[in-house]
Amino acid sequence: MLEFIQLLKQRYQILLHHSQNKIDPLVNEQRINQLTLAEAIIRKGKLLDSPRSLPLQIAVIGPTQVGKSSLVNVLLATNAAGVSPLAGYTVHPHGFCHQASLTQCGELQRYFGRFQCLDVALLSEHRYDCYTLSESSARSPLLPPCVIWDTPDFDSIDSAVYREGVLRAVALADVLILVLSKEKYADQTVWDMMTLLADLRQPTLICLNKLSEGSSALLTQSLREKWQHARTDQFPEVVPLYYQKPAGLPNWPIGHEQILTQLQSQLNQRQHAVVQQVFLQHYWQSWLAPVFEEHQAERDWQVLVDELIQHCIESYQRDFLHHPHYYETFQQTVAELLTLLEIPGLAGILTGARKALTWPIRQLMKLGSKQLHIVNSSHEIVLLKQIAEHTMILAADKLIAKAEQSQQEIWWKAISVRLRGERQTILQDFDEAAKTYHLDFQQEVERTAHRLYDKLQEQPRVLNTLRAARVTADAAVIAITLNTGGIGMQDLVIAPAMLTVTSLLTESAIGGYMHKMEAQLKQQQLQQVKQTLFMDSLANKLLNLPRQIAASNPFNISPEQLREIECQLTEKRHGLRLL
Ligand SMILES: Nc1nc2c(ncn2[C@@H]2O[C@H](COP(=O)(O)OP(=O)(O)OP(=O)(O)O)[C@@H](O)[C@H]2O)c(=O)[nH]1
Ligand SMILES: [Mg+2]
Repeated sequence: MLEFIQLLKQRYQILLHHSQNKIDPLVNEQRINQLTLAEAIIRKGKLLDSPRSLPLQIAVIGPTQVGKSSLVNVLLATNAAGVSPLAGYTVHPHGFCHQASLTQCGELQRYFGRFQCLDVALLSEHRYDCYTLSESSARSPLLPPCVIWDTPDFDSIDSAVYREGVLRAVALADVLILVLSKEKYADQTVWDMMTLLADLRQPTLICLNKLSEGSSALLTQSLREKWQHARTDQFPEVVPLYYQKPAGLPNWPIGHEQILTQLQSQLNQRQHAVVQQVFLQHYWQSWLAPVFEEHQAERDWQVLVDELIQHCIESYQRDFLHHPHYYETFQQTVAELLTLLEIPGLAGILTGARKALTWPIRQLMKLGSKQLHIVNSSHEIVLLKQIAEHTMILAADKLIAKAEQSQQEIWWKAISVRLRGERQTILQDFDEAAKTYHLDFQQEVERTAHRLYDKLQEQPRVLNTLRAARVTADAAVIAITLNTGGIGMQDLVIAPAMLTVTSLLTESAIGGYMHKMEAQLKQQQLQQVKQTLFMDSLANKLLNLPRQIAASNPFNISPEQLREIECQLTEKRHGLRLL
């Protein structure tokens, strides 16, 4: 899960600088923050799983210049945290071990991961993936043994660059201290942050700093309203802080010394697994919305390809199988039948021709180019080529329309470019496949011719009439001429003698059988063309295009990857029944 969240965040970060990004930059940034926090929450979970327990972690958070660092100094009774009137002064999380040792915090580096723990003196303003940890020698009556974290602000213009440090410290914290001032308590950034942190259910304390006499009650009331607007949990206790002129520090009010120790008692670390699950579930749909859109685009493409293939099938049926002038296969069957009949005067030629038509078809191809000649002169091949070309044009048009209408413009454009690049290869492969199919189908033609021949043997009268008709000899010559390359398939279909013989047969006693054979042949043809050409050759290549552009998809997370990770999202951890 951790790797997946990191990957998702990385994708959003790339998108932020992408000129064609359609996600609102504000939304994009919010999602990056949510994912950054999610990563930190998961890391915290791993930390809690480890057998070595850490001291209590307290994070002091708030907008810039509210006095976070000053408050840390007050709570620690030191001046170790850097204080300055310059906005955005603290830019690295700084942990102070109070009544705790650095060795007790050894596990923290594992939590911070790529963040490096550096000595304060080595921290650089230009490198934000660092934190610092130091021991505080003073013993403060205001704090239990703990690590208290001074954190950078989350509202200044530059804060986005060091936001991850804040969120790391926040997710690590068992207890939060939100510092606000009367200038800053109403800022939207404060309440956006408090909304984001709501699912973490951390015991929280609000310190209202830089107060002037008498303003506390009114501000607290206003704060309560803002809290209740942003969150559903109980409004936290508010500690009013007034300035202590001589020390230059806020003054911790008398009677509130035990407040942090009391907050510690509200802690329930065993809930972390639930917190993590709730947080991920809360944002999951919105984080993955663009991924779902990418998947939807692919599904839309599948539907589009299905429509194109349906269109191909309809064209093939209308313009070939059911077209009286172009359907040639059955005529060819009759031509084959004629070569099987012993027609007076043609015996010599027929024997030679029959040899050329001996099974298997592969062997026949070796013998010469006679069958190839049939393929090359076939109207079916010409038509299939036209259908494929037309499909490519249709597909290109539809892709342009999709790019204009869809949210996923980049995706559709990429498919469009890919299709243009692949067009020639797809058409060439289709042409090859069409020729192979046609050659293979000659076996069916011959098999049907043999069946008709066998049927004719059962009908001596029809057979004799056929043999006696002069036109049969003419048609047989045409059939042989076809097989020897003298004429093409188109000539065969319109040859009057062939037409006459065909009608002679269809009107004879085997007419019904002829029709049945023709219907069967058409059915087989349709099945084979549909499967081997339209599906295996054309559709598969078109459906493969999304694979080729996958790397350029902004998210490029496959449905399988997503399914696998979503299983983890609902899986039970620590034997708890989650969601
Ligand atoms: N008037 C007054 N000034 C204060 C008070 N607390 C802190 N300051 C001053 O406010 C300025 C900012 O204080 P910091 O503690 O550095 O504030 P911060 O929230 O850590 O600020 P960043 O690190 O920049 O986010 C300093 O000049 C402090 O001296 C206070 O209670 N009253
Ligand atoms: Mg500071």
